[in-house]
Amino acid sequence: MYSELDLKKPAGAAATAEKAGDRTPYALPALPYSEAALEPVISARTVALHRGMHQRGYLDKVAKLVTGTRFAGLSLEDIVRATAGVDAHTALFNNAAQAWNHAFYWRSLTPNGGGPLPAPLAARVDASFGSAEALRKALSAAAVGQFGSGWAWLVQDGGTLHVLATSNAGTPLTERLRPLLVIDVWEHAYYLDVQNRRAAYVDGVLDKLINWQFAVDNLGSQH
Ligand code: MN3
Repeated sequence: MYSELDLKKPAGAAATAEKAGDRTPYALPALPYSEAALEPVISARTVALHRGMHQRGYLDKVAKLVTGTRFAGLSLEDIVRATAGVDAHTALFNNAAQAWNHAFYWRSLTPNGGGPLPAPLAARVDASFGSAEALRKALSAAAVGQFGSGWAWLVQDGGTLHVLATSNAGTPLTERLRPLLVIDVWEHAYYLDVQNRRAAYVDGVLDKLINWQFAVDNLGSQH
């Protein structure tokens, strides 16, 4: 296993860029809260390992894979869209999509999250799901029911909201859907804290951490 000490060492291009203040598209994004801010649902240790090893690992691989190619310097989102479904670029797609999904995940969480839906979101949720409780059940079912590694999303498709799950590095960016928020259900997101009890992690996220305001901020026009 990795020690706490390992996490403090700059690891590869992304860390170096972050340290130098030179923000490339492949630098690890700052966390919008402290590593311990999501406790007790998600421990500081899980956050540190998840960002320092997994997310940073994907970013470093993207930086390496784009070097000297036509993708160099492109945003993660542009790389994801340009490489989706292209056999020759599977590794770049997987790493770029995972890097993008993780940045979106941390912003989908917030200390003191959960609670009632903000009004702009509540109206859309009522129209699409019937009630906030129905949305919660749909998100929980998608997150808990995803077989193996993946993600549970709330997305917007024009005037309608949907819940869907993606496997591995799958992302709604490739489906012309607008992501509103996401829950990471890869085991590394929760295994240190609750072992195989994914439902306990998902309940904790939905009750205490989910950032409904982030979903509001991501809402687009209906057209
Ligand atoms: Mn993850």
